[in-house]
Amino acid sequence: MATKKTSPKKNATTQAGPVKSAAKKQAVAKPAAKASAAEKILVGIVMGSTSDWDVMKEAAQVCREFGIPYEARALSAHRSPAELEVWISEMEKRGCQAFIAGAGGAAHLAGVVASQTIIPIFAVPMPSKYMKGLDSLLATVQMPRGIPVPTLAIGEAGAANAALAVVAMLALHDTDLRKKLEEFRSRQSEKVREASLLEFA
Ligand code: AIR
Repeated sequence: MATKKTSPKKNATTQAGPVKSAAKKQAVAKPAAKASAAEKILVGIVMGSTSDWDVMKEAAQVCREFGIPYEARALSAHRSPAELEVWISEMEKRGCQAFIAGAGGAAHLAGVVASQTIIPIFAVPMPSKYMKGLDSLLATVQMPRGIPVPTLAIGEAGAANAALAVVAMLALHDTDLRKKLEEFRSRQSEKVREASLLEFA
């Protein structure tokens, strides 16, 4: 974990390796850190606004659970396109293997990231105030042929599943990760087997 309070990037949070729980809490509660350029980051999580973090932190949580180094940033395809472009190329240099992008409304972020890199990207449509995320979903998923943006469900489940899809992809070439993912699935099945329906009067 590399948290530098002096970092000028106020909306970045990074987990570059196993961290102690107090430091973990700080990374989420006070997202103000960026790993040094030397640190390898496997997953880039990006969202159109800090207001998306509550949903997108579900993706970061999964990465943390599986011990996958990630960096999360709030960067908008519309409001800060130049910074977004710079960040994508920084992430490429740091060994990023997958991006996860979430945006709401006229949600072009994932498509714009996909247009600038051949690293796989998974998209998460954000719930929105007036259209409940249907606008975000359609803006994200209806990509032109040639620039694919695999799109997950709207909201928290989509964010967690985007990270799980990345885990599955990385696990193809990482036996430890594959074992962790299989264990995760077994625990999940066990919970369903153990669950019972409540009695009714
Ligand atoms: N957004 C930001 N730039 C482009 C888009 N589409 C999205 C954000 C967020 C929504 O606009 O991803 O879901 C509202 O952002 P804010 O900052 O007004 O809360």
